[in-house]
Amino acid sequence: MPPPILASVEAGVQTITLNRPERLNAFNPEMHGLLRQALERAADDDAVRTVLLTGAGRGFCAGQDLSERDLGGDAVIDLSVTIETLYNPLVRRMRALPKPIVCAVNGVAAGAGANVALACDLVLAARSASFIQAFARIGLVPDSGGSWVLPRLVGRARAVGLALLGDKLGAEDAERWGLIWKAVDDDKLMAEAGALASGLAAGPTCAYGLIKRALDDSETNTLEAQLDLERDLQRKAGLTEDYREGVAAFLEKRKAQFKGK
Ligand code: T3D
Repeated sequence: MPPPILASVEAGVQTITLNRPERLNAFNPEMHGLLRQALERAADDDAVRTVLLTGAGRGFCAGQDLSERDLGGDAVIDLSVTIETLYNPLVRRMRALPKPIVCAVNGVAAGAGANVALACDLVLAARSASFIQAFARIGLVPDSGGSWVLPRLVGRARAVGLALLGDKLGAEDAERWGLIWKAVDDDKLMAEAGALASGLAAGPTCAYGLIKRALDDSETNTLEAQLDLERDLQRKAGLTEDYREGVAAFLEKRKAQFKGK
């Protein structure tokens, strides 16, 4: 069997491909484990300055592999265990990663698959791709951060509609609603996502990490607390080599050569 996650690093971009195309890249424990490993590498390895996440085949990810949830007979399963041990750590790892994550949604993103895509920083989707909060269709509630991120991205009215109805939202509507960054032509998706990831990999990595933190913390901070945080983060950013290079390049009227340090 081919590995359920493919990962490689080139020119600062770690490309991670969900690779169970026959199941629309639905999650099983092995895929969770390998994805986690790849993201730990992204966190620890200075050679990785941006992550590009995508799926193999015609889907991005169909969420939990439901064939592992055959509840024949009177079997009872405590789903909080997989949420606590697999999905929640995954989303926490992604949000806390101090490097940008670009997502190239190549096809349907359903259930936890949709919300893992939305946990990325810049989400591009092929025009033929779609997002489905499939949970209520099978009697579940949005997980992997969906109930948190949806109302913040699209507002409560649309979040309620998506979560209760479980309807398919096409990529162009997802862009129009503010759920994702951009819908792009199918045949241009990987080139455009790759160019975006490469550009970010040549950028000021520390500043990007601090920007992610500032935006995430703003969700719960007061303005007062956020102003304090901005002061502290700006202090850190101002101590980086990349800041010195950015200012020097501006003054010398040349393109900055950021090293991610
Ligand atoms: O359980 C826990 O640990 C709790 C955590 C839950 C997190 C969750 O993600 S819950 C939500 C789980 N996901 C879903 O409910 C989505 C199920 N899939 C679908 O509704 C549809 O497949 C799609 C709308 C995503 C795509 O439809 P379509 O018509 O394009 O494709 P298809 O024919 O349904 O699927 C193609 C194959 O992939 C098919 O296999 P086959 O018949 O060719 O052998 C199908 O069974 C398989 N597949 C698709 N999704 C899953 C799956 N197999 C296992 N698990 C899946 N989630």
